[in-house]
Amino acid sequence: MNEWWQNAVVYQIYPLSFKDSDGNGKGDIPGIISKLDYIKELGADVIWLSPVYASPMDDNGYDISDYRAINPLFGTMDDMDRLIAEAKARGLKIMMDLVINHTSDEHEWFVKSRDKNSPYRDYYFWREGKGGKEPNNWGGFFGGKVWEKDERSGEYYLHLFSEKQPDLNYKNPKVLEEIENIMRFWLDKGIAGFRCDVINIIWKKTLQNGKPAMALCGSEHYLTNEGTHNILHALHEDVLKNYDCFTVGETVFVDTAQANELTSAQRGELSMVFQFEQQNADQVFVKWFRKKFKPKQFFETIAKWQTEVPWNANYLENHDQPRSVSRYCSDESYRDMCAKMLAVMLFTLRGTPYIYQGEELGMRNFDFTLMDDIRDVESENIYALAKKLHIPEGYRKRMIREVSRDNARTPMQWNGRRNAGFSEGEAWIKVNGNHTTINAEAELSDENSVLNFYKEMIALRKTSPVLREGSFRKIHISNTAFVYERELDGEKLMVALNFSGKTVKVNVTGETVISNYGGKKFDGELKPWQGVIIK
Ligand code: ISL
Repeated sequence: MNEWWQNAVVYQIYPLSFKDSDGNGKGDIPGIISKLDYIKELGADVIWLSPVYASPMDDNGYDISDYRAINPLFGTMDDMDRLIAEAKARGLKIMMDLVINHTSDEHEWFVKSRDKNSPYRDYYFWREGKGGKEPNNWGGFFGGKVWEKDERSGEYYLHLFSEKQPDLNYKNPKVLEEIENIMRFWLDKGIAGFRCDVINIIWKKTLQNGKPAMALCGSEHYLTNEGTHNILHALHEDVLKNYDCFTVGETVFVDTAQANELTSAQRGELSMVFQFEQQNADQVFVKWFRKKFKPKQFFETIAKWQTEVPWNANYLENHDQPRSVSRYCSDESYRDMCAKMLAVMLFTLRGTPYIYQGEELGMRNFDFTLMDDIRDVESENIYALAKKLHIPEGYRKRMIREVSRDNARTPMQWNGRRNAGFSEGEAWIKVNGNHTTINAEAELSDENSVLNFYKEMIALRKTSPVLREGSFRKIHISNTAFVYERELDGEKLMVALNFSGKTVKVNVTGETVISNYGGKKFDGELKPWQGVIIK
């Protein structure tokens, strides 16, 4: 039998871009509360809230300066308590983002740690330089260096992300204790669990030089090691197991064997993980040098994870990834069909499905024209680095256009009017021009919209034990088609997907349970971007 969180559908909110209630152009918690009915009607059960904690917003809240306070931009602790209560009243649960690999450099611990004699010094990695240079040769996630020199002590601190995100040192047991108390603080407020940010990089085994590599030099010293397992086990034993909650780990560069270790019930660490291997179908290790999307590789990867990992966290989008319709379907005229076909996949894979705000509308990538429209710290860093490397401007811009995290961060499109109904003021990032046609209001009243198809898919999943609990079996994979079977106690459903604008023949026929093209019978011919469930 499934656990409740295995039956749940999760909806991710990126608070800055969801709904602004006070006209300052930035989304906030009262805005979220005003849209709870929308989320409930969609059929979601859990809201994953990207960070709302106090933060200077260097990385939009993934740089936390106080884990027990709410960012005034988003509201107050009263607003947060109200959000949890209002959600509960509708049968919705809230999952928080737990960002504990690093804090903000404005967190009290870090501010104090700048003093060499402070007990907080050892909360972070402070090291002397080597021969006038940085302590080691590691490379950062946002491109560029990972060490920053502090004039006060003359020493450097480690930051795998921006220089305003210093890494915490888990070799200091005090750090673990602090984090555990923070987790209890939130769980006691009634939240349903945590999405654990870059959780498989928290243990730095050594700070020795890394082997020179294309990217992420030094990562062999911190990716998914025994130290991480020990910390996760401690969090589970000391805190998580005492609550009715679940966790999803954001685990970069894990393989299926590692995922199984991280989620094994015997070990007691995480409930499930987000894998990144599926992204490799169109991104090489250095995601900025994007390849053409290869559906076959994408299907093989998904099928491998479905087969080898008992329970997956299935997703196509989040606040770091381009929009799925833009990424997987290049033809604008098939946007609707493509978004619906992707929904067929998302809700028929084995695992917990995660929807990212706007995905249910089929929102597309950011239509920016100028680099000045870009807000993301990662995009800015990479653009500057590429310029330094003399990469031509046209190519640089293309990199940003295709891969930038801002693609997913434009405001949620609520209606076709000013600012897409997101804000009365000036939005912090441009609203996509296509909001006049792609928006929640229009889609709610259109029977055939992407949004209504999402509702149908979620409702189907809710009433179908085989979709929630059944096994997964790969049936057929080609350069365009993906066919698989779900089975439970002899009951079988077949899913067939076409990732192309051409008609494709597959070797299955039968009665249609649901299809983005409608119809009662499936004769084995997939129409362009068709997604179909067959009985
Ligand atoms: O964007 C990425 C993958 O396409 C990564 O480089 C990303 O930064 C990485 O997956 C970690 O992401 C998480 O931690 C970051 C934060 O900026 C991201 O928004 C968050 O999801 C640092 O906290």
